[in-house]
Amino acid sequence: MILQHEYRQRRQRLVQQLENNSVVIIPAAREVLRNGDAHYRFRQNSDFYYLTGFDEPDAVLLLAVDDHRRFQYILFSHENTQEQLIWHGQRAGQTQARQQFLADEAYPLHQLDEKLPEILADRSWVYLPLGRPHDLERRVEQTLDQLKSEQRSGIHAPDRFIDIQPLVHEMRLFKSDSEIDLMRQAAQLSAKAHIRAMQHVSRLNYEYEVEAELLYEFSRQGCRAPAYDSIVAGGANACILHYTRNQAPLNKGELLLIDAGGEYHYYAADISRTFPINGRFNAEQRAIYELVLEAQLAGLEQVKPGVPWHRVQQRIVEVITHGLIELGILAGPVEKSIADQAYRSVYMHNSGHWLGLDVHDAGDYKIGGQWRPLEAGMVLTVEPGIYISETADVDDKWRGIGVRIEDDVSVTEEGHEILSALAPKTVDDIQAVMQ
Ligand SMILES: [Mn+2]
Repeated sequence: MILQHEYRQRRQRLVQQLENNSVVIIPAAREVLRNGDAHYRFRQNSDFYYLTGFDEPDAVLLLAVDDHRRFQYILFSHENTQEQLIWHGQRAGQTQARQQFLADEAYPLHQLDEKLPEILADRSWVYLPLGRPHDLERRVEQTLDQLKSEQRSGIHAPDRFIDIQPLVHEMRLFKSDSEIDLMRQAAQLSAKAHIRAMQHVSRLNYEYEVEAELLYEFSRQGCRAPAYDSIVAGGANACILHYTRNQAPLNKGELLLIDAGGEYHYYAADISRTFPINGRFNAEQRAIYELVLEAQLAGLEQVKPGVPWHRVQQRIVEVITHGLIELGILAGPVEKSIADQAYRSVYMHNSGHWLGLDVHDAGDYKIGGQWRPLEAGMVLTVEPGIYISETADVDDKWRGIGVRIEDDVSVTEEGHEILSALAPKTVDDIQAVMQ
């Protein structure tokens, strides 16, 4: 649970980085039509949510900063009408926007066009999300037109526009204790869903039945939606990296790769586990699995403050290349094989990504062209894999084996914490859970 006090601190910290005499404008997400007049499930824009904790569509956040970097938090949002109450239930409305969400000023949405010129007049800088097409851009432009036409009466229209996203994204990269708490809960409840899948797979016949077990376990624990479409990939389907069709029959004797995580209070978990559908690894499956696990543990070992982001991937590549040469899947020697990136035929992605409000979370990976060092408060995934397709140029016995092991890791002062540690990943632990 994140208290309103923390959202207010975030707004204060953001404003400290801005120019005096400026305005921040960030729109909430809108409802998106799915088909006909039915909408997709609403999901608030992550930047907007990060600064407000406000989860209604169409709202607009404004921070009006004066010459002394004092600011007013102004929130435009839906008002509570009788019609609204009957069809959709209670909205926060303007009273709650002030009392619960700590807005200094709150107005109904229909007053935006009227108020925007007042708020923008005589400001120098406007910070808003650029490169993300939104109705609001047009309204800001119209407001500027209007202000310029009033220049003769002494009004100055802002003339410097800056993308607000990099500033917010850099803040989002560093998680507070309360954010880590939510992410730990998201990872734990998602780990339980993976355990459930392992325990129920023996009586299931199709990938989508396994997906149903995951969704059941997410929902049952108060996690209303997955953080992304679940991947439930039997056998060679695991070699399709973004496989979400999840409709194939499950074949005993094959592996099942699940990449699934819940979204809990807006925070994502992202966990991958791979296990044998019949509960026992055969020799080839086990050899590949143990190699991916060794690579993942080697990658995890690197996660601590001061280690450059790319070092995790380098360690994974070293372990995978070494192991694949030992198994006779790649040709040696190791150094040449790494230099030639031979591993890319079976390990074609990176070690992971930032994790937070978005599953592929905000934040730069490089600063000034250099891979940035890990710092306490960052949360990332470590997710090596090996994917040997059915047409791969290797001994037949390896074909159709796809394995990924992915954990969610927070960087701590001392090293790291594996938030998703509850999900079993050694061969023995997996086989024990599946018995
Ligand atoms: Mn991931």
